[in-house]
Amino acid sequence: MFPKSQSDRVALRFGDRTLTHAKLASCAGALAQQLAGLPRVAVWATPTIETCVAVVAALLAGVPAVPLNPKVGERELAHIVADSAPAAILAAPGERLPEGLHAVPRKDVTLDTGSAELPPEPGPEAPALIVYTSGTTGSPKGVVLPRRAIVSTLDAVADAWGWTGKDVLVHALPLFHVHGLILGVLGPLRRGGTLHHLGKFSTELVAQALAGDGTMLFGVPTMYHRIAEEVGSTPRLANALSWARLLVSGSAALPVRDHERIAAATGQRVVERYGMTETLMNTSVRADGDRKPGAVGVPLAGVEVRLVDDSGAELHETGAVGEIQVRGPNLFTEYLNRPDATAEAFADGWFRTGDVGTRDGDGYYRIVGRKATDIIKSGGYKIGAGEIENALLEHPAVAEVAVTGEPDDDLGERIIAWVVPAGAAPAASELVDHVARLLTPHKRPRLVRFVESLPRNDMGKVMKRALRE
Ligand code: MLC
Ligand code: AMP
Repeated sequence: MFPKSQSDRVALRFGDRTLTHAKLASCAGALAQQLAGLPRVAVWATPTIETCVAVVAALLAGVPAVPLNPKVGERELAHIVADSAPAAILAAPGERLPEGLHAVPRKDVTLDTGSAELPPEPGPEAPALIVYTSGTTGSPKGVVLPRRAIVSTLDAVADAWGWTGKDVLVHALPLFHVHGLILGVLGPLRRGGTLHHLGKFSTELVAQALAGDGTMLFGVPTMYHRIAEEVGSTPRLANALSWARLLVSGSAALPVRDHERIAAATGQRVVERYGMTETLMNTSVRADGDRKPGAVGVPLAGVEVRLVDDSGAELHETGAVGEIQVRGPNLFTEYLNRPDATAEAFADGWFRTGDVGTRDGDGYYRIVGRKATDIIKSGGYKIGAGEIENALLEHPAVAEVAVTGEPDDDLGERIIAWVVPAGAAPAASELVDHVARLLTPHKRPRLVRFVESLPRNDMGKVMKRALRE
């Protein structure tokens, strides 16, 4: 999966700390030896070098790894631990782990080196990572990603973006999702290049890194929106962005207005790519192609994309609107322990993304919506309305609740909770904190609206569209 490298080129830079490719190979190899044979491990995915070493070690050992959000709440953690049954939790030394992990044996990730005899590399179908993602209802599902999906997606985006070992990728993405971990960590390592992780996103740190040796920037639209807000009046930021080789946005739609503001101030057109936890990367605007704002580009090498209508019939006409379905080596194998959900996700071997899109005359795809109203994308995170509703219903002051997404300039969508209180209305902040504590802070409602009743149809189902109007 990674070239065996003795290179003294920096592989990972997190703040002042760096690790060369040779040192990474040595310390991940030493850790891999200790992991070999375990059925599965979890990784406490803080934005640190240790998280990268832990994931690389698991990959070298052929042990599937489950990256965990270090802000995960108690209910969500309990679900992931019960579902994935990790044999160990890998964490940076000194990192305090929540009670929900106390029963899992802990292994500290040190940067000790050693000459490691590694087990033979597992086959292409062997599970490499299990990444949890939200659906419309219920708890998040574990997406089992085989080695071939990771390798094929990384090589396909390298082809589309002209990504080489000379690139220094800059980003501030979390390391427990596809974007930050697979593209953002494993991508530079597979190319033999460098990741410069900023720890926490700020336009100031982006400007500094790109004014240094950074060549590429990855971000979610919220980050590019914050850049767009400042770039017109901050020459330092505009200059740094103009020097970059490539700016890539993904995980949600980047509004055309933000594309245009960045292009006007920097002369750079952000490249958009379209992906998903289950499919890794599907389409992208090519670095050497026509950079049309608002389009997610053309299918990546090896990936087939089609549009279908509600009856499942394929749509061929330019401009027709239908569900996007994909097929190719980039796809996941299954949802962990969920054969029902896995079967439902496919139609004749094609993965049903649930995204609604169109294809232009030149083969570029555009995403125009989503089939499920109960999926919310906020800050680039996918969030299911149902899981937040379930969490809020556990609060004694909540009688009924409905959760919706509302357009938000910064987050793309913001989470709104419509609450019928049981008696006197509680403080909104109490409900917000309740969700942050049970699930995770990014799933907390940004606004709580107390109402007397929820609009329901004859079947008793809440009519969420009526709430939004
Ligand atoms: C606020 N906070 C609380 C809280 N209120 N904590 C507990 N309880 C409460 N009530 C804390 C937060 O934890 C956070 O802490 C801080 O306050 C700010 O929170 P925020 O407002 O949510 O963060 P913000 O700065 O707005 O984050 C914006 C963002 C973030 C863009 C940086 O949304 C982000 O990193 N998004 C990336 C999502 C992503 O990677 N998606 C890819 C999925 S893969 P602190 O300590 O952090 O400041 C995928 C496939 C593909 O989609 O195609 O890529
Ligand atoms: P996740 O399940 O978190 O991996 O989120 C995947 C979803 O993010 C996709 O199904 C899309 O809805 C959305 N997405 C990813 N990239 C883009 C993009 N460039 N434009 C619009 N939506 C996107």
